[in-house]
Amino acid sequence: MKQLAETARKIHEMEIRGAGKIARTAAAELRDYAFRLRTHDIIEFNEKMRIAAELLVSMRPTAVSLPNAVRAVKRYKGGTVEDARRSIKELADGFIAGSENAIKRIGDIGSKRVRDGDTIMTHCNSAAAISIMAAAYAQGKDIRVINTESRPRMQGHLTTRQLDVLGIKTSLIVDSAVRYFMKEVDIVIMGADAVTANGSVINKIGTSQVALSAKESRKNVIIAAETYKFSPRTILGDLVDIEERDRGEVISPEKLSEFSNVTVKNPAFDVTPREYIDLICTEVGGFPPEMAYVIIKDFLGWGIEEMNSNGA
Ligand code: RUB
Repeated sequence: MKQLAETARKIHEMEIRGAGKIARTAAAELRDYAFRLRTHDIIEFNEKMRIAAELLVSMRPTAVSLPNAVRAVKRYKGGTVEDARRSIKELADGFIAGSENAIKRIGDIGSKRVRDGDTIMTHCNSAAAISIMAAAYAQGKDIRVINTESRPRMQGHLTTRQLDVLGIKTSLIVDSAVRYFMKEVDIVIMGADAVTANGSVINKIGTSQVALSAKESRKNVIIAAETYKFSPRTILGDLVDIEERDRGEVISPEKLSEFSNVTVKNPAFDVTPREYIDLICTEVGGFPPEMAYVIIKDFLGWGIEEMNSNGA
């Protein structure tokens, strides 16, 4: 339980972050937890696995990859604890390998949309979006990236570092300079925490402003998203929760205490309507956002019954 709680804490406090990484970490933790459990009673084992799954899912409410990964592992079968463990390992390892492969495929597919000499704008820090940039650069395309800081947690600095290591020319800008620089941009590439059945994309706060600015300037917006970022539950009418994080990320408690009439809002994500998105690049191909429902039905393959029976 100690290690499970520690992994949950790391996800909650964003020591482990980014929708794909969170998903892979949760799958690995459930696998390892299954092997750490001491019981030989399958009923007790199943109950402990259920509680562990719920705990992990509750750590970040917006990244749909997290419940999708957990649900993939929870499909395990087995009449005995040993059989269940074997099944869990197979499912978790399969999910992790599939996820890593998906990011690579997205790079291969999405990089075809990047031309030699392009200036790309990105926001926050997305492994899937960076995979496209890295693949385009590896193909010998001379690209430059403009990337935002992504306040308040500054994930843009991670992007700057990763692009720098790859050798890609990068300009780091403050979030409010997006429109100022949009005229220099050829294409916008960002990631996703969730994609809804109607093709809206939920990603780091500020993503919708970048997309709006791109739309105004007639610049294409590509969203890099593995299929497990698509939210099956939105077919049932559920909305994706937007995580509201601690106000201390925006202003220190001491500073805030100087004011009498001030509240602080700190939503971590926002919703970009599909009208602002030209292409969602997944590991099974690039699709217009209008096709989100098809991806959920054909590639995630979860039946309505399973969605109803399983909140995780
Ligand atoms: C990260 C974020 C990323 C997506 C996609 O937010 O919004 O753009 O998660 O990332 P946070 P990836 O830092 O709050 O987790 O492509 O790596 O899954």
